[in-house]
Amino acid sequence: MTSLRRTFTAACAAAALCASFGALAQDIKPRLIRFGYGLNEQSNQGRAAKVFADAVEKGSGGKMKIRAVGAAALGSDVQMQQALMGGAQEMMVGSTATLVGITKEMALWDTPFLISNAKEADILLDGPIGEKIKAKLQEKGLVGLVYWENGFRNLTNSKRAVAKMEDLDGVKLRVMQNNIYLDSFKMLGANAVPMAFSELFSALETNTVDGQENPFNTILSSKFYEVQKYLTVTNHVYSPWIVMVSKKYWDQLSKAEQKVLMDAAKVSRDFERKDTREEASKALADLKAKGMQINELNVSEASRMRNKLTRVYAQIGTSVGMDLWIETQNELMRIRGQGK
Ligand code: TK8
Repeated sequence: MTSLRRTFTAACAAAALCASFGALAQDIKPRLIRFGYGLNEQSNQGRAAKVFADAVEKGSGGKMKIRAVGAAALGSDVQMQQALMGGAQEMMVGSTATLVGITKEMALWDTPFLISNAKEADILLDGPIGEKIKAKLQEKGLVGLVYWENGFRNLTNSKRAVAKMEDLDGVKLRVMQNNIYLDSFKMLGANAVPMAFSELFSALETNTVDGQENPFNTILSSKFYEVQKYLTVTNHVYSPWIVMVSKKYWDQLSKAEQKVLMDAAKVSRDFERKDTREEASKALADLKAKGMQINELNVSEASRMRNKLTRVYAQIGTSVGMDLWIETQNELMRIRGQGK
């Protein structure tokens, strides 16, 4: 072969390779999906976000890629919800409590003492009631995929051990941006202030607020024990997280792509609940070891608080509608009857 011919062949081969690589690169260009969440990477939320990302990558053969962004770097729950509705962000996981302004039926999950254990939570959330509420998001531009467990919420503060309702007097307490939480804690005597979770650590650190309420897992992963001395085991409400997709984005996906996201969301849900429950069962000992002073409410104080909080039930019934409220009570009776 002449040297000219050799060069020519090599150039052809390279060109062919480049051309086919170009086509290939276009084919496998992953759909990049931003998935925002509020807690740290080192949290139950962060761990499950990673499981979700891996499951999407695997399920799509690498064609869809999740960029999970924690610590509210894409915005607070409320800001992300707006971004999803507007189509500026693809996915998120966050509290259902901040969705109540958008879909009033979400208020069901704010009911104090509604759910008393993990089994009830899973059946209610994954069953027809949870599905019905989730479906309501669609008309607002959101697609709910699955519920994750945030968990049973407990009270912390830097002022004093809360052993009775009166101990909450004058305690400036951060609550989620949700009227039921706001009214509930006002009813209990606290000076409740709504605030985004993303601002909470520094608000506690600078004593802008004295206390907050969140599950043990979050108190641990967000290092609230560094700025909160007292923890009262109240378990006042079971709170879910919800994994959502922007409807604008969802509608651009093929059925197969939607299925990849849904299947991965279910994988992440099962992982997340197991992981959260394991962590929660050990977290109290961890928090004690970190120096928190922990107390449980005695039975009569717990029921005093409970009675006070049940007054918000009427407000919730109105918000979610009486049919759904009654359906929920019946479903809980059915689940509880099964256990006997
Ligand atoms: C994290 C929040 C958090 C929630 C809260 O973004 O705001 O207190 O419990 O988990 O969604």
